[in-house]
Amino acid sequence: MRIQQETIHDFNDPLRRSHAEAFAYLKIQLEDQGHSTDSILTKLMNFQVAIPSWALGAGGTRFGRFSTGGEPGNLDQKIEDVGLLHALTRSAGAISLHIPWDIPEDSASTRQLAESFDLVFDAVNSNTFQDQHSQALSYKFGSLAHSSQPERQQAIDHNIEVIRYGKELGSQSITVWLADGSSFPGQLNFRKALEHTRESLQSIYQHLPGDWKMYIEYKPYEPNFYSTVIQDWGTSFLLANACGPKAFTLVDLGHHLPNTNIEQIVATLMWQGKLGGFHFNDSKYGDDDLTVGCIKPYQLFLIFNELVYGMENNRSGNPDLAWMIDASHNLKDPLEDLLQSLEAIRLAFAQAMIVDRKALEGARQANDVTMAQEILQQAYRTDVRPLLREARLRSGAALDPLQLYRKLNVRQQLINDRGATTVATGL
Ligand code: PSV
Ligand code: MN
Repeated sequence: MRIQQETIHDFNDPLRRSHAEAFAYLKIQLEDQGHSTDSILTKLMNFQVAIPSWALGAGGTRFGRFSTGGEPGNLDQKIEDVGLLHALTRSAGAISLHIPWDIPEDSASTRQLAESFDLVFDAVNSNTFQDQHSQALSYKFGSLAHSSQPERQQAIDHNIEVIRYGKELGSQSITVWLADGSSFPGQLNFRKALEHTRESLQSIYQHLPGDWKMYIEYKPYEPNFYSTVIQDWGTSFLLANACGPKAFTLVDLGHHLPNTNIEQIVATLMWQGKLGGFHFNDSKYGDDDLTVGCIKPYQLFLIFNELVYGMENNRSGNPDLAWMIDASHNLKDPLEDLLQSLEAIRLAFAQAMIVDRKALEGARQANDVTMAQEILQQAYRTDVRPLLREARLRSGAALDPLQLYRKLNVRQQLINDRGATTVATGL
């Protein structure tokens, strides 16, 4: 299914007048505070977030899945789904693939299909947390950190293969997440496991094309419950440094123990020029993979506050960041869920751009704690939705993507085309 430009235009028409009024009001407010709405809008229009191929079906639980119907049954259909999101929002211009869930049969035609939706391929992800039918050795006791060399080599070879697929598709980065760890005290020699991981990552790094990046994701627990080899940002940072200048830490918002100060991690990594990118999601307890911003929108804003500061004060030469969603669950229509996540990410970004940074630094210098908090909350409590709508209008997207999605009955059309029981690959 493809959404035509005319459909979007016709949908927007009756909404234009009230949007114009709301936007004009916000524009005056922001310009009085010294912001250039045009420059904020340009940044918003350029801001693209990659959609993970594994979030297009119902998932996110190990206790059974309830299909939403019309789930994409193959890679082409996944690309079509991301194409729908991009047509509605013009802000989801990339797809992130997981190998071997998404092996392209014919890379040239897969690439062409993506191009026809104006999509590029973001990071490719390797998978050594599951055994595949065809593989010789098992990852039950680890992959890149495995105590025995042949298993490690198999996992290294898999990552090299993922890079090859990525090259064919025009991707320029690989994300490595390891489930390696232990569930029982005594099971693992921590130090050897780390040493093996470092060596394995270094071997993969040697196969990284010159213009590629490697992102190393961390996670404190799950599927292992006693120790995880790459458990936190510090371990990832250490490994990225051991690999070289093209290796970076990737922050998945769900991969922290409760109440971790993620914004501080972001500031530290950017200061070191080693922040690679994000997997956005939200959580209450653990790696819940819930819709971005549904539980802790203020935390998301505080993270973006550090990101915007880091991007504006980039003395360490931190490269452009990879923005990706990594959320999926069992209850909502996955496409509606992703529309909500996209909106939450952009809201936080827009709010962070309107923080009065000069005044904030002044308050900090003066140790005016009250005012520092006021300045942040002034931005956070501003309704910036008209900015997001204006950015969409200017880039040819729907003023209200979710409303148009429902109006077009997209899910029903997908069910009609693909059937009610298709199940997309993923967890
Ligand atoms: C692991 O929990 C993770 O966050 C990694 O990014 C994986 O690639 C993804 O989820 C798999 O669902
Ligand atoms: Mn992730």
